[in-house]
Amino acid sequence: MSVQFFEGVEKLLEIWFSTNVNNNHNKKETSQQQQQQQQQQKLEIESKHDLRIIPRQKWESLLKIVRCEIISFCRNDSVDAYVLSESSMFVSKRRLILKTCGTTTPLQCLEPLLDLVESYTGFDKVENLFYSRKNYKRPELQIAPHRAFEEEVTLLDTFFPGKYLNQTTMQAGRIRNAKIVTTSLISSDGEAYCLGSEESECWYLYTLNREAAPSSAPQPTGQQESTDDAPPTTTTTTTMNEREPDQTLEIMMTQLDPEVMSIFTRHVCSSAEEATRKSGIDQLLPNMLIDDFLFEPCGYSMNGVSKNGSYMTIHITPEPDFSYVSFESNVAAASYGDVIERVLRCFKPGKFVVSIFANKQSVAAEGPRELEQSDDCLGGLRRDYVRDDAQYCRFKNYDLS
Ligand code: PUT
Repeated sequence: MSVQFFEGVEKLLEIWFSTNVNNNHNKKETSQQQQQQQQQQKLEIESKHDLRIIPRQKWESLLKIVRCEIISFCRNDSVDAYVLSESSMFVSKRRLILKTCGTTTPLQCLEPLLDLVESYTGFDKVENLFYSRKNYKRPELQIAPHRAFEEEVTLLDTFFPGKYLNQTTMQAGRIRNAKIVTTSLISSDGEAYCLGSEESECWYLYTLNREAAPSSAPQPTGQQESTDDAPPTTTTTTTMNEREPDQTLEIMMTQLDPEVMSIFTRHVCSSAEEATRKSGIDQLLPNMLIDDFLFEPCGYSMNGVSKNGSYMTIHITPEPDFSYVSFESNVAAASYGDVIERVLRCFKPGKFVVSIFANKQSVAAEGPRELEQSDDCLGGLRRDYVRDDAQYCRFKNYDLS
């Protein structure tokens, strides 16, 4: 009997929102009392800026466009975590993570998503965006715009247009570190990268790579002249907690150990909890509240959330012909060697791709450099694997390996 193919590789979209606020006040004449009132107003408005106030039914409608649905939910004070029929969604105050596998179409929901977010939360600015994925095993089965990275980039560029380029720059192409591809006449705030080799294993990234505004004072982005009857309007970009530490570790594994994979079938385990315990997933990161799901006849997803605001998520396609496991977490660590080693010992992949993002404020700030420069991050497993490739990128706010 032939087993129907399933694409485990996920499309991963992470968006950080903020606001462009119009403050109508006369700068020259602002008294101390007025300043206090303005400060108070600002605090009140900011308390409404929270993605978690968007009703579940609105998320459900949005996810229909993506071609998936919510199958489980858990939350804590920091994050709402949804297990989806195809992977996961995490919603926190101003960060959305949408991770979807199979033939889902997350970029098709971008426009309604931005509208939904603005109408409920007042967030009218995408402060940063990361769209990434590994190369698919069967790209020809995907639905537009996900059949090729160039197509995905062309769509993303329409949301983040920049200045017109001259002919010479245009011919330099859009995707860096890779085959040169020209997708558009218009330059963009976004930048497209391919790490690794498109001929074998690679990982694509689109990010806005914008400069973070200083944390203390909002950055003026536009000012009108003052007249007697019309007070000047100062447009400021409010970026709440723009300097908060942030880091993400992702491990994408293929050619997994069949015995380990058998745990994630209904044949071997009768519940998700059993699979979580038997595999050792519950021991990977401490203090996580786990919401897990075991599919019929096989396949597994879990979200973990911890009180300090960090999350983890694991998705497993166990079929031997196209086995795939992904691990992702924003847990903060000065070095990720131990976590990576635990994950590899748990799933025993034949091959894997690791990515680490960290900003300067993160305790993991040195993580990307360390990953690129040494095999120590594999701990006791460093002799069991051969590294094919390593690339390091410095963006404006993040380092990446
Ligand atoms: N998946 C992108 C992660 C970026 C840093 N949080």
